[in-house]
Amino acid sequence: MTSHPSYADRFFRCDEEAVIRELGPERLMQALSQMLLIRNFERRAESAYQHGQVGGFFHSYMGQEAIQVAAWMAMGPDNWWAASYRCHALALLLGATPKELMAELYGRSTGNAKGRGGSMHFFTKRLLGGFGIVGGQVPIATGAAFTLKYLEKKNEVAVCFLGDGAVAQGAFHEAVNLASLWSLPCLYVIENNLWGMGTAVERAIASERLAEERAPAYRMEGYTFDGTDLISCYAGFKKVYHDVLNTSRPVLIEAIAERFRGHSISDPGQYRTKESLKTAMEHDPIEKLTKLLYAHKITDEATVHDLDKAKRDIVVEAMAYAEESPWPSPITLEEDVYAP
Ligand SMILES: Cc1ncc(C[n+]2csc(CCOP(=O)(O)OP(=O)(O)O)c2C)c(N)n1
Repeated sequence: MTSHPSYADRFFRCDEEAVIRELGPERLMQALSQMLLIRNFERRAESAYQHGQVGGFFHSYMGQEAIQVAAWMAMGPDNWWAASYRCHALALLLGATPKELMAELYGRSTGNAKGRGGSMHFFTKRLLGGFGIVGGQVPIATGAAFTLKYLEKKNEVAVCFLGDGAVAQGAFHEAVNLASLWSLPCLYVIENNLWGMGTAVERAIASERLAEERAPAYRMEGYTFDGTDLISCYAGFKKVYHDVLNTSRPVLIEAIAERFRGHSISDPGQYRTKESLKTAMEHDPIEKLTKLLYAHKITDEATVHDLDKAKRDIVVEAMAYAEESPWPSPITLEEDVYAP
């Protein structure tokens, strides 16, 4: 629950009015538009799954939208990005179309990975992939940061999203240690959604502040963001991004936002009470942003309603496209298989 005072007192703070002025109405509406696209994509894809159209795993990003939208807005797409299996939002932000992503979920040949990867393995030109092994993306993103340094590309960084459960992985420590030792331009963003499958974070991880307590051990800076608040996340990412560009030092960030759904679609979430879920949903990042935009007279309810509907239409169209798309031919089964 992001309302819990023990979280609120650790959040990165910004001058909200100054950030609103800096972003301006157009970019604020762009942020809302992306968040609504992600929410609608997740909601419809979930219903397609429940109707038997989608197979395999499916991990929803609902509740966490402000984090990756803010990171994308603060840093722009032209960096190297890596994510866990919870990768639908990042793929949308980095240019994959709703049609190709939906077709991938449906297992069709027009899909993002020709129907071979499914929900956990989206990619784009700049997204190195969603990874099914917990923490698997951390060494990959660190390698991307190493490449940037090796090639002396000083205008790009690597951004690695991982879950709270991944910080207990050996690969996390090995990668972060080397990133610090070699001064690699990497932002490690721990998305603390309070749960690793059905295990509460405090029952799995020895630190209370996942980034701030661990960063000093690697001689890095550590920050905690309110992952339900687009404005402060944006300000935080922007500051950290410029720090990393200027110093080439890696940074650890914890962004806290409780997930709204079960770990995956097959998880009924019986380990949390209805009341605690309700409290989490009172911190809906989309509602928080819309309220702010109303208060600043940047938009109104009718406009947001229309925008939401427009996003829903895009996703419904993507579902029809997926349904009409052909299945992959079995003859192609051995294509694109890397066998050294
Ligand atoms: C190395 C490894 N161990 C265990 C699993 C099984 N597993 C899949 S997701 C998950 C929980 C990870 O939680 P977290 O890192 O907090 O990410 P979240 O799902 O909350 O985004 C586990 C244990 C796995 N995929 N890989």
